Amino acid sequence: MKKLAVLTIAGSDPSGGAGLQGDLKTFERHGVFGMGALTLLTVQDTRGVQSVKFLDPEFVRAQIATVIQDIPPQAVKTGALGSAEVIDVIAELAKGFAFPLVIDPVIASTNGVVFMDDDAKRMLVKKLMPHAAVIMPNMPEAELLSGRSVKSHDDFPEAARAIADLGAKAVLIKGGHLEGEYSRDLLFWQGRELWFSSEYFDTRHTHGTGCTYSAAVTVELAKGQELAKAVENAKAYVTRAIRTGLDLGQGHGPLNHGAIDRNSQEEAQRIR
Ligand code: PXL
Repeated sequence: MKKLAVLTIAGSDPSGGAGLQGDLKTFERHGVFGMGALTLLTVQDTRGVQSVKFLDPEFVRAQIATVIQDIPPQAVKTGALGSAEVIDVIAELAKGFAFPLVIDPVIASTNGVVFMDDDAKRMLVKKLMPHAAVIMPNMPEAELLSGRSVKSHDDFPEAARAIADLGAKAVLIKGGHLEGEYSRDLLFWQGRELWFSSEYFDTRHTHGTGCTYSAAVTVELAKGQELAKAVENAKAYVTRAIRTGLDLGQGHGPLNHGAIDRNSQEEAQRIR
């Protein structure tokens, strides 16, 4: 039996909600074959990241080069990458990618542990970002990438344009940090501004939201969806996963990667 294959290049979250572990659960949930190349290791639980260890760039390069020549993926995503040197080797490999690349520019953990220093950020923008089909910053990441203040939805279009001007083909700024009735994200793509809106849930259990969202966009692109539809479907999935988030651990519990769409006939049959 043939299956679509996707690859995440990301850090390890041993608590299982975010990072490479969260990505693989998202891939599995969408029925594609997930592969994972590790860039960094963390010690963390639902309360936060305690420490981080970056992997050697050559070791990261070898993981990626080895798996993609054996099982060519239909799409790839990057998460937490660590050093400028690691980003450099991924950018070199990305020149040869014949499939879409999704970048989740993970700069720091929610509790402030740094995954990308200033050199790494510069390398990401200059060398890796031009290869991406889309880059998906949250509001603090959009501020750092654009050099502009991003405090409200009104700030999204200018910041997205500024990031596009740096060489991104498409920019999705995620508004999940703003509380309100709706969670609103802006996709700036082909000169257009497209807004995506979903119900906002006031919940603590959101660990892994960014990773899961970008993993779901990656799957949709692997399936051949055009970008706007990919974002729409991925956001619907993440919203379901947040709505049914898991009360696990003593901090921010993980969202529910296994969330199903009860309106979908196909999914209802699969779980019966
Ligand atoms: O959610 C961002 C993220 C990505 N990857 C790893 C993480 C985190 C947040 O803590 O630990 C490995």
